[in-house]
Amino acid sequence: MSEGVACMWMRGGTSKGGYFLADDLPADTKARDALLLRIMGSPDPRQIDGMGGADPLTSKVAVVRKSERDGIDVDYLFLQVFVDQLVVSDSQNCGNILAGVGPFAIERGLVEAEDGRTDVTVFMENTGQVAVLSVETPGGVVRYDGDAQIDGVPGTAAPIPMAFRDTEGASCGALLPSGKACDVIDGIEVIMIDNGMPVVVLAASDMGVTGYEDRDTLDGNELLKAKLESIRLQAGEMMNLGDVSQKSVPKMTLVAPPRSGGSISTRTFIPHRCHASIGVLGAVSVATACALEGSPAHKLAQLPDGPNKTLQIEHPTGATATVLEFAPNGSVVKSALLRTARKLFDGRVFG
Ligand code: NQM
Repeated sequence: MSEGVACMWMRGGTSKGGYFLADDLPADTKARDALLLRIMGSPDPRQIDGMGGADPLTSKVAVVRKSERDGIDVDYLFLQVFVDQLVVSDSQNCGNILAGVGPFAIERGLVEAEDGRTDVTVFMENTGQVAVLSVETPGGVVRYDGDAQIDGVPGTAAPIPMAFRDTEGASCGALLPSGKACDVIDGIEVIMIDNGMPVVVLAASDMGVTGYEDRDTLDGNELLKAKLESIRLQAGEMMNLGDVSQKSVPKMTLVAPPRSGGSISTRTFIPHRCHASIGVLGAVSVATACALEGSPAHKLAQLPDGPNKTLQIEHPTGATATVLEFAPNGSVVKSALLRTARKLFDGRVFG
């Protein structure tokens, strides 16, 4: 594609990537993925020949189209472009990149902006879930600057509240695909859970670490990573995800008692590198695991009182506040989080 492809580069939450209109990309999946690998500069640990930032969190793509579904504004497909493998995966969703989908859809004219705030209802194609984003649009124009701060991003920006519903079992078919809040794999107690993101949650202390180490220390711990991968490959089968050796799910979250007044401390592998913070739907799944009696997360969590709970999920760069709304039977019916986004570049990118 020597003439390039129309693209907007955005920070969405604590991630960054390219946002494309579906019609601007090749319809053929193989051709599309080959183009995206070229654009990102993959496979290469430094992604020196492309736009990717040599980190899974900055090697992401949103493909957006106007929706034909009732009550939905846009359809969003998330693609993870692997940094050092020839892989483009649609096996997971991304709630951080989702934050930029609202502003992008308005900027590209897929959604008509109102004066003040514009709600954008998004169908997330990867998992078939719906999210509602509220974007500030004074005078019908997207506003990016503002006072909202999210941990993991310096400075402040306009708030983008995001609400999710019916996220249980989106990828695995059930909130607890094994039917239990606690299973044992390789002698370690785990909870395998999917409340929007398939995650295996386990106590850091059971894996020989504190769970308070920084990202680089954990990334350098080859023994820990080998033990996590052994558990992950077995959990993938048990979570109805099949052979996950080439997939970016399930994520692996090590938990420890909270240290900064939050509900739980986390270190998440996504799945082979430690996350700088925690994913959005990842945080929803971990928060839900904390609320489930008998799970390894519940044993370590400090839960707030009250029927609907705001859990502060501590991570390496702060905490992510996750609001869970429960039905009378104890299941989570709705979750919400605050994100921000920033438009960085709008133009043509070359593959
Ligand atoms: O869990 C990274 C991120 C994510 C995913 C990852 C995410 C989510 O922080 O919804 O946002 O887990 O690969 O961007």
